[in-house]
Amino acid sequence: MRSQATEARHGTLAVMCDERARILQDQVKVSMNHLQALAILVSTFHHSKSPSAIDQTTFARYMERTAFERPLTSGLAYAARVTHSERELFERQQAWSIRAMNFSSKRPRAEEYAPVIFAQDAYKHVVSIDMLSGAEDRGNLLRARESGKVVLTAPFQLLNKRIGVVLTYAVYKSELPLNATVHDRIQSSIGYLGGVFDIEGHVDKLLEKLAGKEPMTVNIYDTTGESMIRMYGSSNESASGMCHVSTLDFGDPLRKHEMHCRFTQGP
Ligand code: WA2
Repeated sequence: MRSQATEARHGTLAVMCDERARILQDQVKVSMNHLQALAILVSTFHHSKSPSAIDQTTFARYMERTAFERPLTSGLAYAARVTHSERELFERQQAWSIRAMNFSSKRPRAEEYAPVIFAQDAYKHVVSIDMLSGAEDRGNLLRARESGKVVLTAPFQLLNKRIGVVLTYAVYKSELPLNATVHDRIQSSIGYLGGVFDIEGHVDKLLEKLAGKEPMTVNIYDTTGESMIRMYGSSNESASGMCHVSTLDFGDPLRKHEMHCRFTQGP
């Protein structure tokens, strides 16, 4: 039987872990809400105006100035939906060719494309890259436009070599009815707004602010698949000793996440 002291210690750990999980979850939710509002901004000022009232410079400046609304994200990008029959005209208008994810190469013919047309400065290097040509981004785009809700990728290595999670909202033509079917949604989608969660970089700062009397180590995992994917924390989480697991809900029912907390010293 566990001693009363151990019981009390585990209680403390559980309260601290749940608090951190809740704060992290809230910050992700806040970012998502803001992203949803930005999807409407792009729809209103880019797609519903001719000529568009947004260009790369305007987009980058506005996103930079509102970055405080999206804690834990390190950047934002917008990809337009382009069908093959529209490709030639689109490329002429943009004055660049649609590129594949494996970089320098021109994107081979496909039925449709999702080239990034606007990006926050930190992600300028993804402009012109077709987001349907990368497995993780492609999965997100297709799921986002079918559901109309926020979707998340598993953690993966981004083009800048950092590990990140991309969250995506689809942008629709404004006439999409509220009770739209999946087919209607796919047909009416015109673009995809994506935010990059830089978990490594941002969670550190968040946890530092919450540091208590007793140091704690925190690991965050994507537990959707058979093997857990580490999103944050050291790679050798100790297997022994007291551990509390708090579940995280980031708003995408397909993805499961957990936070594992341990006191750094002691059992
Ligand atoms: N953004 C930045 N770097 C990346 C990346 C990405 N995707 N994929 C790989 N490296 C336009 O969800 C839509 C952003 C994709 C959005």
